[in-house]
Amino acid sequence: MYRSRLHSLHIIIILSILMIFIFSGCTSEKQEAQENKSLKVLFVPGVSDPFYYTMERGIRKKAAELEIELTVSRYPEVWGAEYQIQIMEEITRHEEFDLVIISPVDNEALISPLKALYDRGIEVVTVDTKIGDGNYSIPSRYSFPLSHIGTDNTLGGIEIAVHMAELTGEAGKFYINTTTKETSTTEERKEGFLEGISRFPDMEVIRVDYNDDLQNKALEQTLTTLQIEPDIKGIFATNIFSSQGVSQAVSGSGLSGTVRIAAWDASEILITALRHGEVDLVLGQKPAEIGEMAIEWGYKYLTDNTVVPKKLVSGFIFFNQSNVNDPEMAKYIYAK
Ligand code: T6T
Repeated sequence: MYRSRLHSLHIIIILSILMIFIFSGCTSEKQEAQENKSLKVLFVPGVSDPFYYTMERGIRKKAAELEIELTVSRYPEVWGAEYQIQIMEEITRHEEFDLVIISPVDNEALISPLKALYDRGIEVVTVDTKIGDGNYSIPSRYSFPLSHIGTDNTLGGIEIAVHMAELTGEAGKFYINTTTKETSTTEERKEGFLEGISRFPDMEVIRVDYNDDLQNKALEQTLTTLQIEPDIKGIFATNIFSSQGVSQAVSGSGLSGTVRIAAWDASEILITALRHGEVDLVLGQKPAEIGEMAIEWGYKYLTDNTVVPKKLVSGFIFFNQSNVNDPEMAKYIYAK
């Protein structure tokens, strides 16, 4: 009797050990499967322009290094929330992603479509432009993104005002040509410029135009402004299409060198214009670096639960007449 009880006890013990072994085997297999499953990331750019092409390069490079499965959405042809939301929803309707990297072109309109993705378990990182006021560290209806990564646009605007002061003897009337009121980046650039100009008592911004990120509109608006205000000393254009439109208008009117232009964004066209003296200053952002950072931090969070800073700032540099042909500066010119 005792022997047979001892025998069944042995069987129970052996079975339990086997169960533990089999179970732990399953768990580690499952963990391994999860680790081996490549992360799926979607990049949704703001619009078809060299700034975002360069950002895409950075994203592709880092994603390849980290063996991430990357999808780059169709580029919106026009700057506007409706186009971007439609493109994003088309892709995410039937496909799951671990992370969406996006430049929301409208700080309000993109909040709920992105929140819907977040509620489905998709993490969000905003690059370049933000949602809400971009402060994701205080709980709010738009604080769900993991992080915002981009340029310090206010600082850039302030520094441009100081350069403009140097170019124009710290006096005169100035004009700003920019994109839309809902675009966080260009609004911050404009505000920074206004703040910078306010430090110089004899400098005054007399007009601001919104061009909807359309080069032709920027061109037309600048021509009109030059007619109404013929004594304008300088123009600050807040991004690629604004700057290219402004530069066309000023050079087409034979006013290059008389009306100074500070251009934001180092597209090849603007760098060529600087070489030809049609533009006086170009601020170059670091879009590839922004893209690389977005992938890297997203990866760290998703694979290792690393705490991601809610705000990450990338730098900027200035091209001017004296450094534009320096070979060291070539790497800051945006891709085509
Ligand atoms: O200036 C960049 C970007 O930073 C901005 O948010 C929108 O315009 C650009 O893409 C340049 O055209």
